[in-house]
Amino acid sequence: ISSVQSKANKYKIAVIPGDGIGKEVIEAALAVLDALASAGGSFVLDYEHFDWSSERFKTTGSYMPDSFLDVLQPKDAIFFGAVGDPTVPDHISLWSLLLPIRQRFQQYANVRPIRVLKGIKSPLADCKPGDLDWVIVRENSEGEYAGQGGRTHQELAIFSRHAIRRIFRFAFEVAEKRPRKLLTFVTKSNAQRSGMVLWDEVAYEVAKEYPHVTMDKMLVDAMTTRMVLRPESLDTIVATNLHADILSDLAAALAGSIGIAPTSNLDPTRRAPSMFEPVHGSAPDISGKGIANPIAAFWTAAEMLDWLGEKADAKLLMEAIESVCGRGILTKDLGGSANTAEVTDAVCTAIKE
Ligand code: GGG
Repeated sequence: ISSVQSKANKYKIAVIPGDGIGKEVIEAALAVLDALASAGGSFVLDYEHFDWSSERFKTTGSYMPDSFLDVLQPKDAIFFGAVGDPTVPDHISLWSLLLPIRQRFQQYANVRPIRVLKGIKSPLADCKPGDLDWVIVRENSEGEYAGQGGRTHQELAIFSRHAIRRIFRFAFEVAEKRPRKLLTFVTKSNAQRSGMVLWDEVAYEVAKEYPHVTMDKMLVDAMTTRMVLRPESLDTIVATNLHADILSDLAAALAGSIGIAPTSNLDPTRRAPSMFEPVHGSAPDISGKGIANPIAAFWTAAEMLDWLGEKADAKLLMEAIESVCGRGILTKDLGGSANTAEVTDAVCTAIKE
């Protein structure tokens, strides 16, 4: 064992399960990561668990300590569950935990890959395997989530040339590495005549640096219909903080369920730790019942391993997930009858096969 461990790459991971089903799916994902590590994985994860959550807020008055940046900075990654509690206004919970981490660490690229996994049925009637295989790149540092303004001085969206340029460069680089080399940028510059016009302007400027990528432009409203009616015409998508948040929920539903979709909040400069979380929230309606779909957390764990450089293990985990889905071991949101523990056990077994 010691010779295996001495060859393994060690990573310090901050685990923040948060609220509701976040706690259930993160526990399930840690079991799957343990199975992967003990099945010959080339990594060792050194976890530190944090109780930062709505429960903590209700007992101590804060979601996390003021020193959260110093506490998290030495970590290689942050593995996050969900935030949201029926007794706390959503803007308080979101702005007390998730958004400060994303913004203060400048995790400016929120990456949401989505595709129809083996064994999962898209609600789109004629959707063949491979027709829906997208990466949504969400600007994660400003835009409609800038947190500026207020009720007397209207809520402001902030778009800076610097942040637009860096998210477009990131999105072009994602698109360039994918076979179709196609980037669709989403806008609403017909109605939002300041920030969104700058967004378009910078898109065309950055496009000149990537002559091998084909770029097209879609108004966000028309984009929703294109996603439903012509999913095969899309590949990599870049959009603002709010637009991409909405479009990625639609994308997840079209790929079967919000219960499968992963997110990476990346600081591409790697100066700060990046944060990995399922797209879904805390789902208080099903929390505590043991029926949450853990696939989003598993896929998120695979994205985290990939970012850490453990590409072979990330691939193995995705194969195990698809083998389990392919055998019809699915939770209720996907039309199955398995619970969280059954899906988790099946993925752990598939890893060892
Ligand atoms: N697992 C992510 C989570 O808890 N999300 C809650 C949420 O409302 N997020 C909004 C956002 O990502 O902008």
